[in-house]
Order: sequence, then C-alpha cells, then structure tokens
Amino acid sequence: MDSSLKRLFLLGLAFCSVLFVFWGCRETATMVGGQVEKAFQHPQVLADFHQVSGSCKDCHISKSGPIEDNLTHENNQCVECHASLAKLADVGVRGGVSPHRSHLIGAVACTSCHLGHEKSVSYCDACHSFEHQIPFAGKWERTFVPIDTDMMAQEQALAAGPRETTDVVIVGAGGAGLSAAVSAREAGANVILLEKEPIPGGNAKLAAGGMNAAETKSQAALGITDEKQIMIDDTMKGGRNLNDLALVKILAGNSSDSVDWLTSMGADLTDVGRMGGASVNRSHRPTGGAGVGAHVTQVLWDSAVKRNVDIRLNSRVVRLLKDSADNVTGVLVHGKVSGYYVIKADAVVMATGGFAKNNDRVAKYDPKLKGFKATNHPGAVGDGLDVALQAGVATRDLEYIQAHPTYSPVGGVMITEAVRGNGAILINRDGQRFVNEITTRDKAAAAILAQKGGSAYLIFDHSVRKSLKKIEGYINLHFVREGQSAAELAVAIGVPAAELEKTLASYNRFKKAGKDEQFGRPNLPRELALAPFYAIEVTPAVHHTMGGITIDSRTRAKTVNGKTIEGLYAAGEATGGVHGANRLGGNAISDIVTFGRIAGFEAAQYARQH
Ligand code: FAD
Ligand code: MEZ
Repeated sequence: MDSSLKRLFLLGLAFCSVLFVFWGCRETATMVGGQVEKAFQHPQVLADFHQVSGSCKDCHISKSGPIEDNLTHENNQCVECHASLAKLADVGVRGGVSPHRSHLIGAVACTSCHLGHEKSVSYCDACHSFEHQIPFAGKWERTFVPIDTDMMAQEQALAAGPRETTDVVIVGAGGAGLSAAVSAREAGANVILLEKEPIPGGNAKLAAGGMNAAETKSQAALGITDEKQIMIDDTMKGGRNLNDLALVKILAGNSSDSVDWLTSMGADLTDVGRMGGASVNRSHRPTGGAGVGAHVTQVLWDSAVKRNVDIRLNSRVVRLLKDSADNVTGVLVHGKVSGYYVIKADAVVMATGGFAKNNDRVAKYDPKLKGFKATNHPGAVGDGLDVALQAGVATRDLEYIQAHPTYSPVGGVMITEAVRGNGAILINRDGQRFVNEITTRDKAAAAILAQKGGSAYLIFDHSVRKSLKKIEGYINLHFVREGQSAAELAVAIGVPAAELEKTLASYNRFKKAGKDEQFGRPNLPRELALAPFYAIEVTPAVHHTMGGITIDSRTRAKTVNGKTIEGLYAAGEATGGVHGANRLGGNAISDIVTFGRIAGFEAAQYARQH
C-alpha cells in the first residue's frame, strides 16, 4: 500500500470508530436500563468499553441488563470471548502470581472481579495485597450493610408474597451449607441454597491444615492409634470445658463417618498430621499435605451441582419469616439483580458462618482484638447472626473469639498450623524458642504477642517444606525468607546467627532424645537440618468465632427460653457450643461436615412432615 492510500485507510478507520462510538452512545441513551445509562456517563468502567465495540447484547441477553443473580449468561459471554479461567491462568503470570489461578472453588465467575457497571476489583485483594493490574480497576473495599437497609423495598417484597416455594432453604454456601444441601437432597428434599458472595465456599474453602477425625481408615493405614473418647477429651480440654458435651460427643462420634461420607463423594483425606492441642495425629488432608478446605468444598460443590441443588449466588438473606405460631415459613432474599423477594419454605438452615472479618463486632465482644487483622473471607461479617437474632434465637459464647497464632502480615494470609505440626519451630527476635509450638491457639497466640515487636518467626527446613504441599503456595507468594544455612537465614531476618544455630542444635538434640526438655512439645516429627532453611514472620490474627446460635443435638435452633423454633436449623461456625471457649485446629471442618449433614437431614425430614 502506498503512503497516500495508507493515509486514506487510516482516516476511514478513524471515521468508522467515531461512528461506532456515536452509535454506541445513541443506543445507550435510548436504553431502558438506567444502570447502563449511568455507566456510559463514567467512561472508566468495563461496560463502556464493550459499548464502544458492540452493544449491550455483547454481555446481556437483552438491553435491560442481567436477568438472574448468578449472572450465568454474562459470565458465559466473558468466557466465549476471552477463554475460560483455567486457560487464562496459563497466560499472563505477573510477578510469579497469575491473577486467574485461584484456590477458590466452583466455576469462579469472571464477574466476581470484572464488574460491568462499576469499577472492577480484584476479589483476591480481600485477603492478599496483589494489586493486580485489573482493567478499569477500583480499590477493594467493603462496608458492612445492615440487614434493615432498604426497609421500604423489603416491605414491598413481603407484601407481594412468595415468589416461589420449596422444601428447604439453606442460607450460606460454605462447608456447612454445602454439606446440608447434599444431605437434604439425599433425604429427598427440594433445596434452594442462597449465598450472598459471588464466590461460594465461605471460610471453609480457605481451610488449610486438616479435618479432625478419630478411628478412621486413614489413621489405621498409617498405624495411628486413636479413640473417639480421646478426641472428646482433647476437644473439651481445648475448649476449657465450656463446650456442650452432647455436641462434642456427636462431633467425635461421627467424625470418621464424615470422612467416609466425603471420601464416598471423591475426597482424598489420606494424609494425617498433628494439630495444636491434639494428643495424636488426627488431622486429615489430601495426599502430600495440600489444603483441606479447597478440596473438600470443591467435592461438596460438585456433589451439590450433581444433585441439582438450586444454587443462587449474589443472594443475601436479610430476614427469616415466621407464622403466627412462631414457626419458620421462609426467607426474604436480596438478589443482586432480582432485588428483594420471598421464598416460602418448610424449613430453613442457617449456615452463615462466623464474624471474624467484622472487627467492630469482634471488638465489641473482645476489646483486646480491636484493630487486629483477620484470616477470614470477606463475607464473614455476622449479618447471618443478625438475621437469626431478629428471628428470636438464643446465642451462646459470643465473647469467645480465637486469634490464629501464625498470620503473615506481609503475605496477608494465615500460615497453617500444619507447618508447626510437621516440624517448624517459633523463635523470637533473639533467635530463641519461647513456647511449645503445638500448644492450643490461645496459648501460642498470647506467647507470640508477648515477644518483642508482637511477632515471631516460624523457622523450618527443606524436609518440612517437602512434607507439606501447602508451603509451596506460601513460597509462590514471595514472603518466605530463605538461607542456605541457619546463619544465612538469621542474617536475612535480622536475628543473631549464633543464637539461631544454638536453638536449632538443641531442638535437634531434643528430637534425637525424643523429649523436648525446654517446652515439653509433645510431637517432634523431624530434625531441622536439611538446607535450605526458611523463615516466615508471623503474628496473631482474628480467626474463629466460637459463639453463635444455640442448637440442640438435632441442630434445631433454640429461643432464650430453651424452646425449639420449629423449622429453623443451624450448623457450623454460625452456631455456638461445639468448641467452648477455644476451638482446636482441625475441629471446624469436622464440625461443619457432621452438623451440616445432620441439619440437612433433619430439615428434609421436617419438610416431609409439613
Ligand atoms: P463458611 O464456610 O464461612 O460459610 C458461610 C457462608 O455463608 C459464607 O459463604 C457467607 O458468605 C455466607 N453468608 C453469610 N451470611 C449470609 C447471608 N445473610 N445470606 C447468604 N449467605 C450468607 N478449620 C479446620 O477445621 N481446619 C482447617 O484447616 C482450617 N483452616 C482454616 C483456614 C482459614 C484461613 C480460615 C479462615 C479458617 C480455617 N478453618 C479451619 C476454620 C473453618 O474453615 C471454618 O470455621 C469453617 O469452614 C466454617 O464453615 P461454615 O460453613 O460454618 O461457614
Ligand atoms: O482449624 C484451623 O483453623 C486450622 C487447622 C488452621 C490451620 O492452621 O491450618
């Protein structure tokens, strides 16, 4: 092409682009969806970009915008043009971390981060601080939205009556909710599962170290002798005997059966390690020590999908509905797209998790934790608890809130207790150990806070790294310091090299002798002698809220007078009683699977009778 022809072509192209934009604007201006009109006045959002190159129909079925809360069509459109999340994960790795490779479960929706009509946000930044260069980006921030927001719209939806009817509604698609959904379907009920976040799995998907269970096949295969009674004793002792013993007996008594139930759905829980406060190794996780939560919730998610559970994301329950006899009759939901609507149901299961991510609420119950970071997912703010309280439930133990001892302030993630369980030690800035590393969390966290700077270093060697796949994730996040020798590591983290060498030498002597003469640590899995050596700075962060809705052994919710609220069930971190004043590591996954299963079954039975 000669240069004048080229100029003409470019001019034509520019003219066409202007026309394109003009037509885009014209179309937008005539649009019914006010949302879209608004978007075009702010050309920084994704929708504007798509408007320039096409029309609303590029993303939506019709010009009036999305038609359902899961945004299924919109997400399929993203995938059609840009490829699936899995494919995108293999390209565009930035700084060693691919923005599309996630540990989150389900088919993670593109629209969880790429928001059409508002600024896009990297959902990962709720925990991490990647600051991914996401197009049309805003900053991750969340404010708590009380359940009594938009009262007029709520009242209108209530006056309109139920939009649909089902047997069982489950609130919260975390581990307890997914377990309840599968179990209720197994018992023959029709189930609607409502989740307020765009991504399912709650805190359960983040669980790392393991799931506690006694007398399991995996323990037997590894020659570990355990008893349900020892699990009960450990749990009661860890909870300072404030636990509801009847619930603890159910927890331990059903634990191996819950492992078998998950295994029957395809879970791999064959690796067994030690958690703080446990007398024996009973924390089950996938082979090689991969994170338990992402695996178990994925298995449960797949199972729920296979069983045709009606799963609705972006759907927040703001009210439990009751009849004149105080029996639960359904829920009022706020769908991101559909607005407020009522579902009539025979039974409702509250599986809404805890509130550790809501520091105002945490500090109200335990002022010592004011300003602490949290290990939790962004939805763990306690609005589910507000919904239950409004319906008249009794609560217990809300003042007991646990800090996980080892949170990396640099990485923004919790470092699993399994790292200590598999052999890591804790040292202070003088290079010295200061605690039995696998004591209960309350004690370990208090000991770390008492050190200079309120933090400590988790120290381990290459043999610990090889024993636990989860560590590779931390290495990939670039906050693990490394040294070819203990002295080199000491220099890297600024502790006296001679002290660290001395600490490791005496620890290795204790290992050989089979006895920790300094702090009485009960498990000494391996010497710390294989280079390279690693260090992670750690400090406590709010992790688990032990208190919640009072339930009985059939997971029925109770009123303050001890009366059963007919049709209302609760399971998991939303409840109180199982863990007393302090939960043992690994007991929550056991709790949510066992009690989630019971709640699903009981709710289905109740629905059948009504
Ligand atoms: P969640 O899994 O948190 O699910 C609750 C769901 O309800 C959420 O998805 C939330 O968005 C949704 N929801 C809340 N309110 C509403 C509403 N109003 N409407 C609709 N939806 C709502 N425990 C162990 O035993 N072993 C471990 O290794 C382990 N590791 C952990 C690691 C991390 C980083 C964290 C944070 C926790 C860990 N735990 C572990 C604890 C354990 O994961 C949780 O206690 C447990 O998963 C809670 O499960 P759940 O189903 O009760 O709540
Ligand atoms: O139970 C937990 O919270 C747990 C085991 C966490 C972890 O350190 O992995």
